[in-house]
Amino acid sequence: MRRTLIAGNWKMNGNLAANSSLLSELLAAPIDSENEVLVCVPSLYISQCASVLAKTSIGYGAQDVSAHQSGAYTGEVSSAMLADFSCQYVIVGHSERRAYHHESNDLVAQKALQALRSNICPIVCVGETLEQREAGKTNEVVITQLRAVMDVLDDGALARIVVAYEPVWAIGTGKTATPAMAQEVHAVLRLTLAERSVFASDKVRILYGGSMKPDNAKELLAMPDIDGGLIGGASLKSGDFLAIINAA
Ligand code: 3PY
Repeated sequence: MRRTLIAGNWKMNGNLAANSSLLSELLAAPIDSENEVLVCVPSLYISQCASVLAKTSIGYGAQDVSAHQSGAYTGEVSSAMLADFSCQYVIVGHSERRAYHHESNDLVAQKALQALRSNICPIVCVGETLEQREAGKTNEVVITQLRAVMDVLDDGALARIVVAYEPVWAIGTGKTATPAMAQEVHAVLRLTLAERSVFASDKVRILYGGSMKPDNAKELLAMPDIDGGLIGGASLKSGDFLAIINAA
């Protein structure tokens, strides 16, 4: 049994006061402890989360990490620094980073590896553009993205990652993959993991991301290979985020 994971991706939003209200509203609500809940916040606010969320049922994570251990990499944040603030997760390879920061599959793989070295679980994002979907290349694209990460991990490490399928055409557009469309890709991703390790494919949670909202969460989360969600805009409003958590 894989524990459902609902992870918020705040992207580059928030400030000390707004975060504090949002987190208090989430903490005040009853959350079913069968599911895991997490917020992925801008790195500067990790320390705020470390103090507000310590010893609560809500976890926190970062949105990116350096592929390097330490050194002359101005502006980067290392996995050891995230671990210093007891960060449990980090998103790697979000399509916004792949597009705007030209992150390659190999770089994303190195980031995932580096996170695991600091005992932080990487949430590895994969997903196709509209053009790739229309050209019938969805499976090829997501398999290539996932295999790049699989290639640098041993079976034990592979079983510790989380994968997020986020069709690029569904991010920030309000468009969502239908549950059947999402399930089809999730099943392909699980099969890809199973080709390397059945143990890992059973353990790894595959989240759906891309305009998951209160009104479509239940149907998406009911699919057999959808183990949770990576939630963008809706994670910034406590009511919407809680509705998604409660739909799980
Ligand atoms: C979205 O839902 O828009 C996301 O990008 C989640 O990561």
